Amino acid sequence: MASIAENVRLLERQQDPYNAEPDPAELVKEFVTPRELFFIRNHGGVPEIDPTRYRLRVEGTVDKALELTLNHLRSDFVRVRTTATLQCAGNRRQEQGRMRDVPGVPWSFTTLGNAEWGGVRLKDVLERAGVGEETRHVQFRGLDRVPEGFRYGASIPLEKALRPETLLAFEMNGAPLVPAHGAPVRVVVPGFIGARNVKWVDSIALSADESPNFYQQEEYKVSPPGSSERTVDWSRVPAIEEWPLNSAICVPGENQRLKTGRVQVRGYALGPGLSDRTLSKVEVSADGGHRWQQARLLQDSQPFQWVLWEASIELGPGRHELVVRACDSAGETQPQSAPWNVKGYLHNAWHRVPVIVEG
Ligand SMILES: Nc1nc2c(c(=O)[nH]1)N[C@H]1C(S)=C(S)[C@@H](COP(=O)(O)O)O[C@H]1N2
Ligand SMILES: [Mo]
Repeated sequence: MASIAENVRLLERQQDPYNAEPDPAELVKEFVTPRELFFIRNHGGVPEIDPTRYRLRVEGTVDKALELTLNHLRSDFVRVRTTATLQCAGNRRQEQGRMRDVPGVPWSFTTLGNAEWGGVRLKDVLERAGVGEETRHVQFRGLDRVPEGFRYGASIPLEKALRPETLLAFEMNGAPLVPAHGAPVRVVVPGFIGARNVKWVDSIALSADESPNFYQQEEYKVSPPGSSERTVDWSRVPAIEEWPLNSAICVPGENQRLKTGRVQVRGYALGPGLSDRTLSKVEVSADGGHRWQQARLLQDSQPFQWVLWEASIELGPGRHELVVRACDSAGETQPQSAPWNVKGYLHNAWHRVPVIVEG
């Protein structure tokens, strides 16, 4: 496990399994997140996989089951590249934890990264096997074992599996995937929470049903408002798929001391994980959300990709609360506050950063 942590510039949130996220100011320096700054979220250990013996099985409700080697996967299908943000459902969990205790890794607001993924379209592989008529879901299984002893798994609806952005990736930012991010092959499902982007995938099973795996059936669900760990019936709660509209202030840092005058505020914003939505604007407030000014977006907004933004704000001496909120192309905005849920997922309230300006 030590070898993962040696090659990264991340703040460790859990040692074993290794879970870590970058420093906020470092994260927003570049539109494409360098591999060393890309968060790592593991439920178990990183499996050791011999690439020459690796096989990917495509099975279940298919016309013909496939068993593909890495060479098959690399040479028998059209190679594609796509830039997409990957975000953990637990991003911003610390803010959920301030309302009421939540279990799980205490993630700050940098449990996301934007990478250029290279690989093949999942659709092309599924079509090679022949998608049976009864298929509704595509189930993935990883080669890693979680501490409870079973393998990690998840599924996505067939419709999303057939979309052009959904990949079986073996490259990240133009380099081969590293073990921590799922080498030799991982699933990339742009717009869907990180948990569905299964790493170290060795089995793809088409089915009429969702994956029976714990991570699909119980974990990665938002409990209904008012429920508690003891009262929630997870079998009645849908599995999270797309993430919601979100944004955060990464510079300045929380409780940072600043000089009076113009302050550069920087951060990220991410539209909801839908193919027909982009960001329309990002607004920043210096008075806790009474008056707003528009931030400058540093990229054109594309579906499934974050946008970095900056704003220059005049601040007088004293304590201030900087706030950000984003708005999407359908006119939706982030909520001022977001309800607590049992596992602390999908927090997307206005992000607030207190700062102190010296006179
Ligand atoms: N096999 C496997 N895939 C997995 C996980 C895992 O623990 N095992 N974690 C998931 C979760 S919860 C997230 S947020 C992303 C994180 O991907 P990354 O570590 O490459 O950033 O991987 C997902 N895929
Ligand atoms: Mo996650």
